[in-house]
Amino acid sequence: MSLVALLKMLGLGAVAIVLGLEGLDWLLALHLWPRRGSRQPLKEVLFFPSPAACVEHLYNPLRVHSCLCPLPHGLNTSFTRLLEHLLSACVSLDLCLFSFSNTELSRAVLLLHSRGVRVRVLTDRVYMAITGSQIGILLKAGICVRQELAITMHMHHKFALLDGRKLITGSLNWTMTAVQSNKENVIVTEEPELVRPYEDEFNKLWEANDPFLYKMASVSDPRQTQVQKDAADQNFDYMFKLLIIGNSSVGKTSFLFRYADDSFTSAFVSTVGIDFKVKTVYRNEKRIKLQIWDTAGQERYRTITTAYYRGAMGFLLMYDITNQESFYAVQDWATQIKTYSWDNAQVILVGNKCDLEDDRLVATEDGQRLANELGFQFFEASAKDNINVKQVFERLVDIICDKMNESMDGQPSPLANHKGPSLEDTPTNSQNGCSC
Ligand SMILES: Nc1nc2c(ncn2[C@@H]2O[C@H](COP(=O)(O)OP(=O)(O)OP(=O)(O)O)[C@@H](O)[C@H]2O)c(=O)[nH]1
Ligand SMILES: [Mg+2]
Ligand SMILES: [Zn+2]
Repeated sequence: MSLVALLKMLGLGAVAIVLGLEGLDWLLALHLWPRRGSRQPLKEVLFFPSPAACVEHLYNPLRVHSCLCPLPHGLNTSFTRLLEHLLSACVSLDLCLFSFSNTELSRAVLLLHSRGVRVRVLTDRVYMAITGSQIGILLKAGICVRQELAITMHMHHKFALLDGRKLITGSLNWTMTAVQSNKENVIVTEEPELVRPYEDEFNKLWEANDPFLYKMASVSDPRQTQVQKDAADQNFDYMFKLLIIGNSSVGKTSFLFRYADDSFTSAFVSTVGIDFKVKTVYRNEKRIKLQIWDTAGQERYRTITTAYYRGAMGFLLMYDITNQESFYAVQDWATQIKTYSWDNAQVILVGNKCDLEDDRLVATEDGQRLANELGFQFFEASAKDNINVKQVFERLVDIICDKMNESMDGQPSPLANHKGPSLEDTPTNSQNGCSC
């Protein structure tokens, strides 16, 4: 072959290669490869009910073929899509929900938490306590949960924010029924203009429902400004977190209202979850702010209420002198204190309703004997007739102060901080080191 022919061939070959590569590039750019910068934000709509299907492969991708459960496998349903989106969170998950009883969604949230994703849950005050609610389980795992504290308002929001950029929202409640039997819808989007307002709303609600700053009275109540001031006032030497516990209807709420507001009502409105009031007292020229938590006595709220025991310095363990059962339960409550609070917590046993002498079923001596056995101080009292209410709180403050002085004589105590105790001992919603 002549040199000219060879050069021609090489030239033609080079042109062919260049054209081929360009064509390939064009193909990839236009048809196969999404162009940089032109990627559309995610928009997906899911409708429910979702057919029942196994979701195990989302947790264990390698075991997709070995799962023996009776559900159909390999189905792509609206629920599996929802779970896939949820499990895609890497940094943070903010949930704002009315009700949360779906165990599969709860499993996903717990998994994210265990992977180190920062999970925050805002939920409805009443619904967090219903049977089947997953909130107690999340709390136990150390997830930060806040409840809508406004008594007159329900948390009806239903949205999830993932990594601050993906929004899942719609009519769907996070319940089994909603997923399996209701006509519901969910939108999943990464459209920043839609995501941002939800993020703002979440942060606003998160702050507003910080239990420490919660204002208890209604806006129209003239006493509110004082309560509000008391709650937010940082000018104190010490802060004591106290809890009132005991069976339902023994008079815990009445006792607190008598002490904090000097009021009493004979109507019984059983407490839902937990609430607190603030009162400032003076002891040895020190200003002591009492943060007094009133817990629900009903068994179904137990997981929530025990989460608040941590960091409590004092307990009023209350029974009703006209109710034997409430007295028999004292031992159990004492065990709860031992299990969930710290060792130095001081306890006063209170036999309430001593105004009802004619209906008395628990003798004073029995109360005193039990208190001695348990190592607690003992009072009989009446929220109704205002007997020993102030005295009980004063005694509790005194014995906490004594304990503090004792520990100051030895090692410096975390409570004896003259700048005011740190907020480490103020309420968090969990037992396991959540620092929200
Ligand atoms: N006679 C009398 N009745 C009282 C006294 N304290 C409370 N009561 C009444 O007992 C009932 C229950 O009182 P609450 O204070 O709501 O009981 P609780 O312990 O907070 O109950 P839960 O919130 O369900 O745990 C109400 O009807 C009160 O009016 C008291 O000292 N004497
Ligand atoms: Mg109550
Ligand atoms: Zn399966």
